[in-house]
Amino acid sequence: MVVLSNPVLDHLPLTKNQKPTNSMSLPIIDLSMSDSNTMILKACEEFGFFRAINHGIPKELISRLEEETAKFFSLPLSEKEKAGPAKPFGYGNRRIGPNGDVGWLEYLLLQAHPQFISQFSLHVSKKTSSFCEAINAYTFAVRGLACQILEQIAEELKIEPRNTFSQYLMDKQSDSVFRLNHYPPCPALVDLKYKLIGFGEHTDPQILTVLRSNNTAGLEICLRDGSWLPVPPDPNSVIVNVGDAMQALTNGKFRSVKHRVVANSKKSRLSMIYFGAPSLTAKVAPLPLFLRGEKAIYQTFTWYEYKKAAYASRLSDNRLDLFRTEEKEAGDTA
Ligand code: GA4
Repeated sequence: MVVLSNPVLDHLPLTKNQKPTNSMSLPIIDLSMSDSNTMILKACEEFGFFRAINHGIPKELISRLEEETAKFFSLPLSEKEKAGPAKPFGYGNRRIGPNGDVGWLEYLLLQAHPQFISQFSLHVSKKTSSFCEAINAYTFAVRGLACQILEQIAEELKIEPRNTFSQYLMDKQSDSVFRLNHYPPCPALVDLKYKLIGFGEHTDPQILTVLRSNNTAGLEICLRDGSWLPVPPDPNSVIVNVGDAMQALTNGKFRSVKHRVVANSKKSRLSMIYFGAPSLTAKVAPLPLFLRGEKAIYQTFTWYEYKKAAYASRLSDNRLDLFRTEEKEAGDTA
């Protein structure tokens, strides 16, 4: 247990500031290239993560949302708190989820649903309507990108219909969420042997996640050997990752991988993250294609059941293991 004399950092999780031991880097996929289907499939199976360039989300939408987000987080706390406390939706500060997890960040968590986003504007000041418009425009575009990637995957796997995965996100009742995170700089970190955790290690429960951040580093991905790979920032690309529901749909062929965010001592990190999910009543089960000659390693569950289990868990817990068909064998890291 590390004890710090700085009261600002009290009760926040820390991790040793070790030099990366692994020389691996994140796959970079140019979505405008004809081989991108194959590359996406490979990255989802081997890595669970990739960086997408030429992703097609208009720059203006991104910069408009980034400006509005920065404006929102610079409001006085009392104004921001009008949109909270996040239970789970709305403005949140340091507390993550309902079970005692904390991090060095403030955030807005919203249902990625235009109706919900405009209702959210009623709770905060009238000045935020342009903010809601920017969120709506961006979430519409990023959902399009997520669906395109899911359709490329279906095409590469020769799964019919092509919208086998994307239909979950296009469903009017889809439980997709959108998150805006602000990790303030933490000057107290300079010279410390420890890094402050902005958002603790976890896997994403949903099908597919699309993350875009400003030019500040922080994201780290857990590699198979347990080491952490820092992901350099690049505001022109997006990071795409497989979620637990996709790991279940593919019977473990795609990997939902743990990741975390560490705080920066000098710069603010702003990220906008879309989590594409099924509707609460949708059933999630390994698809027949992945069961040829293989047993289903996950039970069939509704998204409601999975979400309920997720909100009963701590951030770093392995939620998917609760839905395995048989006891996990030692060393099995599917
Ligand atoms: C992790 C991914 C998304 O940010 C999120 C998070 C959610 C929350 O912040 O409310 C959870 C977390 C996330 C997984 C376990 C539960 C739920 C906090 C928590 C302890 C919005 C999501 O869907 O799951």
